[in-house]
Amino acid sequence: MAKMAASIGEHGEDAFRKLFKFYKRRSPAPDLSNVVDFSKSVKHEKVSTTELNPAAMSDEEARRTGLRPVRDWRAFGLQGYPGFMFISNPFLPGSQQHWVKQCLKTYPQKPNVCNLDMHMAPTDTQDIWGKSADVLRKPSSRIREPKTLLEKLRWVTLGYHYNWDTKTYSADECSPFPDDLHLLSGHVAAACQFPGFKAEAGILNYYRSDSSLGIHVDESELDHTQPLLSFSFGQSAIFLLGGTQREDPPTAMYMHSGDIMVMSGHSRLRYHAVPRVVPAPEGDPLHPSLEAEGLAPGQDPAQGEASVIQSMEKEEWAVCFRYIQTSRVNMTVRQVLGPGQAFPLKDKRTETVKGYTEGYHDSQDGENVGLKRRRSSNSSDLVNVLL
Ligand SMILES: O=C(O)CCC(=O)C(=O)O
Ligand SMILES: [Mn+2]
Repeated sequence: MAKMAASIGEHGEDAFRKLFKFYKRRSPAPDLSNVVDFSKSVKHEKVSTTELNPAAMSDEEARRTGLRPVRDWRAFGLQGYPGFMFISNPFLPGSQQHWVKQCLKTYPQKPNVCNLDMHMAPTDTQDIWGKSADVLRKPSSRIREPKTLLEKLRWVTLGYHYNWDTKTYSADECSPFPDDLHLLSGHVAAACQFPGFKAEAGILNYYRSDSSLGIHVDESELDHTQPLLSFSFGQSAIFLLGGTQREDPPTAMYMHSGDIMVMSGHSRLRYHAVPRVVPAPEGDPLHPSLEAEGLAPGQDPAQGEASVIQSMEKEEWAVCFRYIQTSRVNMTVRQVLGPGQAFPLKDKRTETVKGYTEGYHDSQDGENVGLKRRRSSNSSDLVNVLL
C-alpha cells in the first residue's frame, strides 16, 4: 500500500486530491509508512537541517513565550520545498498548555469571530468556554449527550478577520490581535530569519478525530514575502504539502503537538491540506509533551516576570485535557499587509451577505469550493450539504 501512495501521483491529473483521499480513507486504513516524521531520530532522505538565527531573541525572551532557547530548537527543511521550515516542538515542557487554553477559552471570545457566530446570536456565542466547561469536565461517558459549543467550534479568526465569502481581509473587519500570540509569532519568525514579521491575522482550526481540512492555498494576504506560521497542539495529524499546481504530488508529514511549520518564499503559495487526524493509541491519549503532570498551578516553568504564559487552574486544565485527548487545534498566523501597503477600496456592489461556513474544513474529499453549509432540518447538528 505504501507503493500505492507513491505511485498514485505519477499519473498526473490532480495528484493532490488522489493522495488526499488516500490518507483520508477510513477503511481499509491507509499505510502511513511514507509519512515524513520530523520527530524521529532517523530522518527521511528528503529532510535536511535548517539554520536558524540564535541571536533573534535572548533565552529570557524565548522563555517568556514558553519557548526553549533557539540554539536548542530542531529545525528542518524538505528537499524540493525551498522556504519551508519545520520546527519540532520548541516549547518548554508545560508551556503548550497555555496555548491550548488560549485556543479553547480566550481566543473564541468576542470580538473574535468563529463559525458559530454564523448561525447563532452573539449572546449565545459569547461564552463558549463557560457553556461547555462543566459538561466537558464530567468524567462520565457522554456519548448520547448533545455536543457542547466547544465541540462544535471549527474555526476562530483573529486580527483582520478572514472573510470566507469574499476570500479577503479588510480594514473594517478587524479586532486587536492577541498580544501573547503576537509576541510568540514575532519570536518564531525572527528565529527563522524574518525579523520584521507582524502578526496581523490568525485562523484557528479545531479538529475532532474525524475532521479533515480541504485542499487550499493561502493567498489572500496582500504581502506574500512574509511567512505563514502554523502551530499545532493536541492530537497528531497528517499534513500534505504540494506544489503550486494540483498536479504536483504532495509530501505527507506528521504534525505533532508543539510542532511549528513555516511556509515562506517558494513554499508560501503551495497547496496544502490536512486529510487526517491521527489519534494517539488508546491508553496513551495525550502526546507526552502535553502532559502537565507535576506542574502545580502557578508553577509553570515558563512563568515569571513579563512572561505571557499564565498560570493554569487545575479545573481549567481538566477541561483542556478532556478536549485535547481527542482533538487537535492549529493556529496559523499571517502578516496581511506589507510596509506602506493598504487595502484596495471596497466596491460596495460586490459585498456579500455572510453565509454559514466551516472555513477550510473539508466537505467533499478535499474540495472546499462552495463551503457554505446549511442546517439539517431534523437535527440541531450541522451537516455537510454543499449549497
Ligand atoms: O491545521 C493545519 O495544520 C493547517 C491549517 C491551514 O492550512 C490554514 O489554517 O490555512
Ligand atoms: Mn492553509
